[in-house]
Amino acid sequence: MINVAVVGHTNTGKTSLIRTMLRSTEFGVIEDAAGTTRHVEQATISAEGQAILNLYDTPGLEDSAGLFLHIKKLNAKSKLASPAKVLENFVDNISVSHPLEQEAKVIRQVLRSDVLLYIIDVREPFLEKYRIELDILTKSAKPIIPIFNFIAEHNEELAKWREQLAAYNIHASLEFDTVAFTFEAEKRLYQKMQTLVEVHYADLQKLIDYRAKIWNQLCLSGAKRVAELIANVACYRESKSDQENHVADALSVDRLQDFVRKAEQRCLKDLLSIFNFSEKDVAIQKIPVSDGQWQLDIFAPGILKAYGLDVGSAAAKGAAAGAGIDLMVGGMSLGAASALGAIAGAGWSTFRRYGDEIKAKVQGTQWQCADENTLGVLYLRQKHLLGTLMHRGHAAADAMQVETPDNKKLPDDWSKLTSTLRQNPSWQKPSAARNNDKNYQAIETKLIATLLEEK
Ligand SMILES: Nc1nc2c(ncn2[C@@H]2O[C@H](COP(=O)(O)OP(=O)(O)OP(=O)(O)O)[C@@H](O)[C@H]2O)c(=O)[nH]1
Ligand SMILES: [Mg+2]
Repeated sequence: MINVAVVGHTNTGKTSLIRTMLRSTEFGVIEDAAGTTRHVEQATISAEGQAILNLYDTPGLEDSAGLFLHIKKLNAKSKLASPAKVLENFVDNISVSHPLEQEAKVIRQVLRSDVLLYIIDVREPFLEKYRIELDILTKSAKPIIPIFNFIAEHNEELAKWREQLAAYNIHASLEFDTVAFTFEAEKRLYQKMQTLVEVHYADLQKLIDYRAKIWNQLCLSGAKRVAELIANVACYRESKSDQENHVADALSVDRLQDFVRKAEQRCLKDLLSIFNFSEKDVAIQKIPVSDGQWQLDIFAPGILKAYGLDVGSAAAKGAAAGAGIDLMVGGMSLGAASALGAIAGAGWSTFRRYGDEIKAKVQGTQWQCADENTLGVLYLRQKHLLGTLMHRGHAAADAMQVETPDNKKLPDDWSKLTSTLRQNPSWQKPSAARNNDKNYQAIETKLIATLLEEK
């Protein structure tokens, strides 16, 4: 296995980096204070069940000047030993109560590792203490990958750091913001390790491929979950009373709004768990739901089909057709039972005979459903949330806000898409029939593609 020590000055984000790499907010303790991590802590990263890499979190280096002097003295005593031997001598002979005991823990782990990740807070200038730290770490003769943290909006500082490290002959640095995560940065980190520790090249490649596969699956599951939410809400309807009944209508509006909000909450919960975040990580604003009143039009595309009344196939599907019509014309004065019986037996031609009467009734049927605007807001919020989760490091401390983003770009054909969904209430929940339906598949594919499309 490859042993990787994460080292650096105190409070630069070492523990943060490991959390982000592990996609877990559970590892270690993160605080905006020096000396948060007190002991070396290990975490393992695996691919396909095979443990590949050990990450070691270490306490921050605090007294680099003291450490440097101490090592210099040891060096003077043992003139002929290699620099690494001097470091070994240092860690072997330090007492538990020695003021440099913390530093010794770090150096001990450095000597046991194959690669060092040296975490840098780029907001800080390249001070003497960092120069000394690098001096000491290079004595271990281990490959070092400097990692620039806190890079968001600090381009100038970043450029300076690069320049200064180059003077130290360290070129293989990497930008990896532990809070503003990108999978590409993580991949590059493993690739850097590959070039520096070539004996582990194949294992690291396995890890890179595996992590990429998992990452794509995560994003796809997230987008699928959102598409499911859109279908779930767009296909939902509350019937509206025939007569004017304000109380009943108000209640059905309440039910509708409640339904939409709960559906969004469930989706949020699932998305958080897909990306391994907790409910503490978000603050969600109530979604503004407006109720659309939608008149059922029997000749709207897809309606007949949705009710099993495809021309030619209605007779075969007698029973299903009956159920569909019953649902559509609920309460109509057709002499329902006999009429439905007739339709079930005789199929489409019989239906057509009664067609005008059915049409008259059905066209007046109103439904309460989430209107296009609400569905648009719902879509935009989830797209924004998904994008945020895909770029949120597990070191992030602030809660993300789920509100309606400024970007109002809906998929092309949004109206057509939502109207098709609305006309197919049976698509509200997953089923084999729905999932095999070509029209449904096209909508789902379209939604997933637009959700994962980057700005
Ligand atoms: N904005 C921002 N904050 C970060 C980033 N990385 C770490 N932090 C914050 O920096 C502080 C220190 O992070 P830690 O991960 O505890 O640092 P550490 O190097 O492990 O610290 P010690 O264990 O004390 O040596 C925390 O408040 C983090 O939330 C980053 O990339 N961006
Ligand atoms: Mg720490």
